[in-house]
Amino acid sequence: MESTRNRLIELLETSDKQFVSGQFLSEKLKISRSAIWKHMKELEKDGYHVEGVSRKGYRIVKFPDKVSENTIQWGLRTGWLGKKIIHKTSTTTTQQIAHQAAQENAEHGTIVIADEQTKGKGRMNRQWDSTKGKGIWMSIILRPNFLPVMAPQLTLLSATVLADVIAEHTALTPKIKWPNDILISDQKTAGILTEMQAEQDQIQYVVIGLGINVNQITEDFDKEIQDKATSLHIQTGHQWNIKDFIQHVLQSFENSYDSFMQNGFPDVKYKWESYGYRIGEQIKIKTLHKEWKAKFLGIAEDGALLTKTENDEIKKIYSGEIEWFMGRESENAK
Ligand code: BT5
Repeated sequence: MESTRNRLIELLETSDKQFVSGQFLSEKLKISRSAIWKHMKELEKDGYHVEGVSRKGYRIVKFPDKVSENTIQWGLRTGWLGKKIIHKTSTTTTQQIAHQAAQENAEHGTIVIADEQTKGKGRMNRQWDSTKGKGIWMSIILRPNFLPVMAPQLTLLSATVLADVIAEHTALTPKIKWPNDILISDQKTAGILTEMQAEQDQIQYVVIGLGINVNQITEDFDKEIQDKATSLHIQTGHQWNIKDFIQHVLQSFENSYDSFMQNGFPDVKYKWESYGYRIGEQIKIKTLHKEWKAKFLGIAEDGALLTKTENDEIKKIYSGEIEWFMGRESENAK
C-alpha cells in the first residue's frame, strides 16, 4: 500500500504540475481507476492538495508541510544534491545511517534526514540535542575528488551556507564562531560535524552533518544548554516551515559547493570571514600546558585559525580551547 502510494506521488511529481490521466496511472500502478481515486482521497487527508479534472486527470497542486522524501523533492531546484533522500521519522543519528549508506555505495549528494535523533552527535562524542520536528537534522554524503587534508574546507564552506540561508530568509544576523558554530545573538543555533572515510591520499566519502535549530522554544533544549542554545523561532517569534528551509539549504549548498570546486577556497574564505565571530579582536588560547593572548585575524586554507601574537608573530591554531570573551570570563564558551 505504502509503496503504491509513493509510486503514485512520484508519477504525479515527475509530471511537474501537468495533469496525469487516471488511465495512465492505473496502467502504471496496475490498480483500478477507482483504487486510484481512493488513493487521492488518502493523499488529501495527509495534507496534499490534489486537483482532479475529468478527461484530464490529476495533478498535485500543493504538498503538505511535513518532511518526507516526496515533500523535500517537490520543487527542489538542485542538479545533484538531494536527488536521493533517506528520511526517517526517528533514528539514533543520521551520521550513522549516512556512513552505512556511503559504504553501500550511495551516490554523491545523497542526503539522510530525520525528524528526531535519539543520539545526535556533536564533535568529540559530545551530544547534539535534536528535538522531534523542531529542527533540521541532516547528513550529506559527498564524494569530492580532492586530498583528505582539504576536507576541513568543506566544514568552513558548510558554515557559510548555513549563515547565508539564515541571513537571506530571516532578518537575523548570523555569525560563524570558529570552527563550526553558527551563532545568533551570541547563542548557538546550528552546528556542523564533518566525518570522512579516506585512504592515504584519497577520500572515499565525506559525511557532513548539519544540525539547525528551527522551531524550538527554550524549554525544548536540555537544561544544561538552555542559556547558550537558541533557535530561529526564539530569535524571531515566527514558526518556520522546516521543509522550505531544507530546500533552501540544499540549493545554497549545491551552488556554493559547485563554485568551490570550480574556483577553489578564496571565495569561501572571504565569505567565512565576512561572518566571522570576533575577527580582529583579542582572544585567549589555552592548550594543555600554556595559554596566551592573540589577535584573531581570520582563517587559513587548512581550516586553521590565524592569529597574531603579542610579539607580532602569525600563528596557526588547529585545536585548543579558545576564550572568546576577553574580560567577560563568566561567558566563556568552548
Ligand atoms: C556540533 O558539535 O556543533 C556538531 C553538531 C552536528 C549535528 C548534526 S545533526 C545531523 C547530524 N547527525 C548527528 O548526529 N550530528 C549531525 P560541537 O561543536 O561539538 O557542539 C556540541 C555542543 O553544542 C554540545 O556539547 C552542547 O554544549 C551544545 N549543543 C548540543 N545540542 C545543541 C543544540 N541543539 N543547539 C545548540 N547547542 C547544542
